[in-house]
Amino acid sequence: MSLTLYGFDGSTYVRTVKMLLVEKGADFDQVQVNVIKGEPHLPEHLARHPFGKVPVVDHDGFRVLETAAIMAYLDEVLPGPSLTPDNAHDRARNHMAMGLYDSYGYGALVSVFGFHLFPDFIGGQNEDSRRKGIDNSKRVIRELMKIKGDDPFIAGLAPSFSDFYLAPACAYIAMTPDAALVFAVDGFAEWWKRLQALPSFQATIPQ
Ligand SMILES: N[C@@H](CCC(=O)N[C@@H](CS)C(=O)NCC(=O)O)C(=O)O
Repeated sequence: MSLTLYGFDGSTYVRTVKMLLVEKGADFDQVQVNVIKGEPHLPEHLARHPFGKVPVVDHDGFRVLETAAIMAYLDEVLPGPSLTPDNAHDRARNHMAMGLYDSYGYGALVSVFGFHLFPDFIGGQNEDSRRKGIDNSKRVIRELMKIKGDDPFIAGLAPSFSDFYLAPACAYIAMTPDAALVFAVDGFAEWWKRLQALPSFQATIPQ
């Protein structure tokens, strides 16, 4: 079996996939396609992902693009514990949270942590976009915490894809002076503490 992950450790979506791979105990190779250096837009990566994004996974010659598809595929084909909730209700919560993160969360969170940590990557520091980003990040985190409710994880009693979506971006927000503002959401602190304690979170901290 050969499994290759394309994408560098600094990418939040790559870390999402790596957390799943660690939870699965999978052996894999990684090609560090560096987003900050613009490497996803080089011809060799555009041949893998026509829109110049990471992650991309190659499994025995079968190529999978887009994080949601990669997560579902790897969870199904790799041995190890399932990260897919075992009932329709929790699977819907997982998908809702992933959809909200993809559509409204990632861009907002990047505009906040990018402002402080990777200004060139987001086209320079724009105060207005940072302020909107704080509000929108909070709104999305609030919705995800509502989906979580009183459960320990976003889609129930065990970690699932949606937890691995949100945590890597939160790790970057935590390094910024805006963390207290973005994280001021009911239920977030307990979830964040729980996520940071996961071995898969610890094992995937970018160096
Ligand atoms: N829809 C994609 C989004 C992936 C994505 O946005 N990846 C970022 C890194 S976290 C990226 O490749 N950015 C490169 C660029 O936009 O130049 C997915 O679900 O995998």
